Amino acid sequence: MPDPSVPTNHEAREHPGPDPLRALARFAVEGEPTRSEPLRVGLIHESHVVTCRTPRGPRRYLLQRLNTVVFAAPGPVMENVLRVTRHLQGRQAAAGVPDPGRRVLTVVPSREGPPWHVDDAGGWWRAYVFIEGATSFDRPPTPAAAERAAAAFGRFVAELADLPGPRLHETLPGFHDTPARYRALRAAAEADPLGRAAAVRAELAALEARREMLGALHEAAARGLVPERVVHNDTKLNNVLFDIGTGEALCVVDLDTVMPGLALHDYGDLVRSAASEAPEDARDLRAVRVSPALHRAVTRGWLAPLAPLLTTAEAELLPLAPRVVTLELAARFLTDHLLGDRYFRTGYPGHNLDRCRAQLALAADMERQEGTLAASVREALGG
Ligand code: GN1
Ligand code: MG
Repeated sequence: MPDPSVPTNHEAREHPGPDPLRALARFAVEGEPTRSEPLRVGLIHESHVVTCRTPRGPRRYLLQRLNTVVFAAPGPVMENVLRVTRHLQGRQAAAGVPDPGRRVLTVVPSREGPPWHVDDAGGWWRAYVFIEGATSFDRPPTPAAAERAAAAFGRFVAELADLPGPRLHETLPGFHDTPARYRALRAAAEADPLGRAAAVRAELAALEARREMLGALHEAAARGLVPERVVHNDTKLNNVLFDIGTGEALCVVDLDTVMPGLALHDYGDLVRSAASEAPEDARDLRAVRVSPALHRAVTRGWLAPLAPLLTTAEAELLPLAPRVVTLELAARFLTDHLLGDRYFRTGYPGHNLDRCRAQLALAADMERQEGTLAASVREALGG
């Protein structure tokens, strides 16, 4: 049941929260925060780019107010982020790559020490050094760019394969438990607190008809057929920063869901987000198609650093993964629509339903192109 005292993500955006300049001043930044601009990225947190005046010139930071409806316990999230970024920084240093500070996020601790600050209203904030001269894309500008982003995500998993120490926290338990996501959708449709279920019968039926597909990866993991790895779990194309000058895929960002999981989910979400010809919330469903060229580029890019690590079972399930992840996200968008848009930030009423429909159309196109897409996976695997 939605709590009416909690604003929807749409309302939250209309009423901006506390002052970012004051919040950033609580972090161990250089100089004094003087200017702040909202950064409209991602569907979860509120982001700001804050400039500090220092004797050596301006310094910029990415400041985020965390969405605690989604991440109820930000402490373990930041513990994971610190362990992962330090490990990746160690890898960069060992490899002697140029410009290491732009290839991995740098967490800025608060003045009290922890990598977060809780304001008087109970809001959780964190800060990163802003990566200058970089940009991200919702749609890939070229297949070559899609391939570079995919390679960055593949490298990310390869470089975390030897992360030492205890298992990372599960920041969002059951994040890619697709059958549980589907059960949550059914529960939302049955409770139907806003009377929206009758209008989405077709979408519910489309997902019901694909129940077997929805369980494919989860069951393989439950039966021990595919290994648990440290993976990103949210490999949307716009979670990679590109160098504006060279076009190189510099840095993987949005590390909140880095935790134990399946490499197959990373691959699936990459294809979903980077190989589609239309935006995630496209309303013209005829335009929602997988581009075979982008799919080939993404698959080749992701596998380049990772293929040597993958097991035979993982390789065999690759062709299914994009469809499972796309249907899973369709179910999540529809659940949020039914429950009143509490989770994903929306731009207008009905936005989550449009997103659900676009994801269903994309999954249907993946079905239509099944043979072509499987062939390009086989080709990228070299056989
Ligand atoms: C969210 O944080 P962002 O916007 O990169 C969501 C993903 C969805 C994605 C759909 C923590 O990602 O799972 O695939 O929106 N992240 C979380 O755009 O739920
Ligand atoms: Mg993001």
